Amino acid sequence: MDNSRQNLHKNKIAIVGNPNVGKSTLFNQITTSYSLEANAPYTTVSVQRAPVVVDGVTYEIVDMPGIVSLDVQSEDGLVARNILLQEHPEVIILCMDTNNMQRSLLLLAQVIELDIPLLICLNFLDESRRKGIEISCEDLAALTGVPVIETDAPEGCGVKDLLKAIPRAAVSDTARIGYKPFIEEGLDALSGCFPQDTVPPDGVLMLLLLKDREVQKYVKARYGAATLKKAGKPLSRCAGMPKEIFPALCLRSETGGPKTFLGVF
Ligand SMILES: Nc1nc2c(ncn2[C@@H]2O[C@H](COP(=O)(O)OP(=O)(O)O)[C@@H](O)[C@H]2O)c(=O)[nH]1
Ligand SMILES: [Mg+2]
Repeated sequence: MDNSRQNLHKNKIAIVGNPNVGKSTLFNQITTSYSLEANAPYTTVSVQRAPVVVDGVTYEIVDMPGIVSLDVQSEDGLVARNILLQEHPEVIILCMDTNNMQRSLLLLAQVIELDIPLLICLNFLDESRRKGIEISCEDLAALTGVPVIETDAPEGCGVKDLLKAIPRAAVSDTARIGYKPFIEEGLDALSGCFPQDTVPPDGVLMLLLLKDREVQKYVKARYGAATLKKAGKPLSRCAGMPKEIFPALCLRSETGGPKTFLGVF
């Protein structure tokens, strides 16, 4: 399903990640080296935006508030999610703290389901390496099918490589989440409620299944009240679904057991 790409906001890059993973540090590194002098970064509540030029192309880069899960509870998280849903960035840079891969991978699994071209940035490797945590860039790239770049944000290491990789950002087709059958059925039924060429990505359908109010509002605004009402029927069939249906996705260190496994609830 590739329809969401039609609505992507060209040349907008969103830096996404859990809180305190180095997003703002990365943003500052990028904007310091590649900024358009005429336009200083402009800030709203918790979002910084700045125009940057990479290889002659001007992008708007957006430093997002931290988000723990797409199934957000916090106000900040909601701001971040609304930017993803409503502004449809052309590329997401997912910044991951390699000290806390389980948390980062949970968000990765969800972000993949938004069908927005993605680049993964492995940050905090200086610390995680000291702790003996080994993470294989190649394995993660093979698992997801998206470019994985190592960075040390405070030192600015890897930032150039990250920007060079922007044209290779990709929608992951290889790391799809396999939900339990009743959820897959719910997603199928929901997707049938939308016009064929504008079915929202699974990540949005999943939030609809969870009866997320903000996503219901988004669907109403974008697709109309009739579509939201139609989508209400499959919703009621999945009534009572636990909130914990989002997948657990873990990457183990090279030394302990299997290198990677996708544990889906
Ligand atoms: N050691 C280390 N510290 C980092 C790295 N990236 C960011 N930090 C530090 O982590 C803290 C949080 O970074 P920040 O960019 O504010 O995170 P954000 O919440 O994701 O925007 C700051 O003190 C950064 O200097 C990294 O790769 N290694
Ligand atoms: Mg920040």
